[in-house]
Amino acid sequence: ELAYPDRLNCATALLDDTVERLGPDRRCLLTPTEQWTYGELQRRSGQVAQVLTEDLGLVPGNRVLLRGPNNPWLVACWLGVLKAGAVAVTTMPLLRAHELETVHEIGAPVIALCDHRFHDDLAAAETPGLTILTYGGAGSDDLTALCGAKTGVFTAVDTAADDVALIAFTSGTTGRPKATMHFHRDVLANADTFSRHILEPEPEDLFAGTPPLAFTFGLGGLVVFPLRAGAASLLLEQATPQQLAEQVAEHGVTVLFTAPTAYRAILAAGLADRLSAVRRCVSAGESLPAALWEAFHEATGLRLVDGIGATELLHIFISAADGDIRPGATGRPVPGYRAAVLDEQGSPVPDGQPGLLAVKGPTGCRYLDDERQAGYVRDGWNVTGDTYIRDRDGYFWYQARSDDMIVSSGHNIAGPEVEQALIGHPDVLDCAVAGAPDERRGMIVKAYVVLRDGVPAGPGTVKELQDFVKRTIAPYKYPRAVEFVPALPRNSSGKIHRAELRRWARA
Ligand code: 3SK
Repeated sequence: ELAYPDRLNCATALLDDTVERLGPDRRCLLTPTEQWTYGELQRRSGQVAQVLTEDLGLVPGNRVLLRGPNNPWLVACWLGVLKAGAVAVTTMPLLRAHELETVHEIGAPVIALCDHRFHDDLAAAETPGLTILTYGGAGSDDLTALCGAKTGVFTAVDTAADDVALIAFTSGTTGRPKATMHFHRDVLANADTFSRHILEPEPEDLFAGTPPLAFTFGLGGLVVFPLRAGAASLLLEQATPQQLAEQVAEHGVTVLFTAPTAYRAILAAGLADRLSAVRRCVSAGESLPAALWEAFHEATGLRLVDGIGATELLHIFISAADGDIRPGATGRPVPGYRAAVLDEQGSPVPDGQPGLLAVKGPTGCRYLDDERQAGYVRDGWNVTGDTYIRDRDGYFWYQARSDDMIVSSGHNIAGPEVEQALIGHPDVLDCAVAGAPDERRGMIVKAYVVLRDGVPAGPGTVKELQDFVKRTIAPYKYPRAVEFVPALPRNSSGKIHRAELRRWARA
């Protein structure tokens, strides 16, 4: 059971309490070129809170939009907003003006703190009533200069544990984006469940990874978990998997967060040896095929920690600690969470059969003013939209997003299973499948494949891949159509843009 006091500001718990415990001089945030100590982050975030409250009239409960790549100033702004008792609305740096307008409309921020290099799109958006302040620029009206005139000594607002701390947007691949609200206690709950039990972080750890801080996978893995442990985080504004591997080696990263595609690319580039200091590698955001787990283990000796999370639940709720990992399974409910596999009526399905994943725990879905809440939270369970099988040992095996099940001639085919089979072929660099309409079968499995350099994109390769899938999994699941593409559509969190893929398949 997690027990937090009724009055709780998670910025105090993450930062000020850590400074008190371990002192101000510990390294805290690193970039390829600079380093901030805990004391420096405390001072900077205090200055941000002072500018917000003293100069801009921010009051507790106001919302503040944050926009910028992963760097120490973004973290200082996030903590400053929370210290001021306000609500952080962190946005993906790649959002363009019209998407920012939607965020503004739904999230109703009164102030935006924006990296000066990302100002143009925000300035071009119609955001009535929004005060925009840039940071990291050279002007005297830039937040960085305004902070210079403040002491940074700021006592965090005495928020309630269940005051809203942050609003995170789901990436909105279908329909209008949804804004999920999370309390101050929720932020700590993820650190005290997944991170504490699965990662077991130590103050000497150095975390790093690629997810943006606007994706709660990144916020947890690169800010909340390291700070809760008194550890440090290496923040990279932009990194290809190859650059990530080089930075990991250069700085001696010990805990790594990224998606299966990046782990695969690191192996393909022959950079497994760059991970020699790493002791935990977290893979999430997409399903992790057993074949990739094995190949990664073989090349690095590391056991990838798979996990499933959701923006609605803030972070990972099913995973497995090092010694408990079963390659191909996501894991078991993280201590503090319960999970079940349900049918459409909400009754549990027997172990071994597919159904809807449902989760209960210290965090949960609270959409901001959105009628889709009733679809997500059913009878107290968070129904995530994923199809899973639970085995007799209580391990959860991912099948597909519930809307990625392809029904072909009466067979239920889980798209990711076909993808996992295809990716095992040495000619395939990346792939995804979707259901394409078909007169005879209702739907067929259509595969979109990125081939490795030099492999001919002809009928011979199509046949080779189809036969390979037939030999690897039940033959009726093979992709009856195969199209070669230069790249797959991905959204700003790096996940395959399934709605776009389905559009391709229907075209
Ligand atoms: O699995 C995910 O997509 C996810 C979403 C939010 C936070 C964490 C994770 C892993």
